[in-house]
Amino acid sequence: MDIAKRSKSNPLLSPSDLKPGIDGMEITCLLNPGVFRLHDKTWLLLRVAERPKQIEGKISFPVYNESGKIEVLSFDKDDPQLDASDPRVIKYKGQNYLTTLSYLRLVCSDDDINFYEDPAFPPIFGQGYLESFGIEDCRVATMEDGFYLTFTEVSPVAVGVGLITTKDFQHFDRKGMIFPPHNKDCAIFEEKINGMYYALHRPSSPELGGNYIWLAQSPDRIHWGNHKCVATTREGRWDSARVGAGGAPIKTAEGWLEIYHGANKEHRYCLGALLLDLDDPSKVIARSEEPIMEPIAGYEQTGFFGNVVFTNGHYVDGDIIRIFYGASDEVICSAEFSINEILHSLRK
Ligand code: MAN
Repeated sequence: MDIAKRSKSNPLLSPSDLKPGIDGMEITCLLNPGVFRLHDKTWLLLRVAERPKQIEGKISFPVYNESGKIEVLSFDKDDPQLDASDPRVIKYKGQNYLTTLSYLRLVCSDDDINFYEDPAFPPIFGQGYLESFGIEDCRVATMEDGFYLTFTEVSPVAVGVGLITTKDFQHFDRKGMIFPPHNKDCAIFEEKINGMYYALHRPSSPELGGNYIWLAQSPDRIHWGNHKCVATTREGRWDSARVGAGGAPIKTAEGWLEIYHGANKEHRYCLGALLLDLDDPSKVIARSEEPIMEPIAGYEQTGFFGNVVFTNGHYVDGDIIRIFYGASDEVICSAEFSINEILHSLRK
């Protein structure tokens, strides 16, 4: 059952609301923001996906070349070597490329509805070979000693998880890839448990296993080990093809509550909840049978890639979780959940 209370102002942000960040490009999509509170404002670390204006019969997209400069690659749409059946990814002569280049960009708001940019806060662009196809879907863990940003690094050789730390979102410390390929959807727990740090992550093991949510442990948030699988896909259900963590797990009296995404074979993305043991988060106490949110609004069903609700950021205010989410891989929206209502749905 869909128990999300969508904002009446949805969508909050669309591609035309911002100016492109890369010379000569257009903004194609705004997606899946990381979320944090700072200076009494709500901040979204948007994933902005850009490409050049498309010309008839061609597919053109930017990448970073070896010297870190933007270069546009272009393929003929009718080239028999090209597979362009997915609007997000294309395959040419056995190599996969993304159809857009993503980077991260900050906007803030005093009312959670109207978001604006502050020029003092620079965007975060991909840097180096492992980010040459861009960086995506950043989770922001708000921790005692600063903000921990985990995001997808995409390049010709890998999809993996990168880490950046910052105290002020003006100076950044790039720590490199912390979860090697194929991995994404990494959400760090915002406090230690029995002296150790924990994170959810999503390795893919296509030959044996699948796209499952795993838990890892770390003494320092750089080096991760003691990996355990906490949630697999479920055949024939709404989360049959892939599952992945959303934003940072939320501490409740009953356990760590994680809102996760699940997609089926038709690439329909819904949200569900996982409840993990407070003391040992590798123990799953409960999991949603049915989604707590499904793509049912028009802007969630139609867009760059339709039938998608995808969240990787929220903040908590008492019983309320306010999530920000990407709808149809094109626009940014928000919705509220009651923690009690989610916990109640897990008891059934
Ligand atoms: C993947 C990621 C997300 C995206 C969904 C739906 O999980 O690339 O960024 O929102 O697919 O396309």
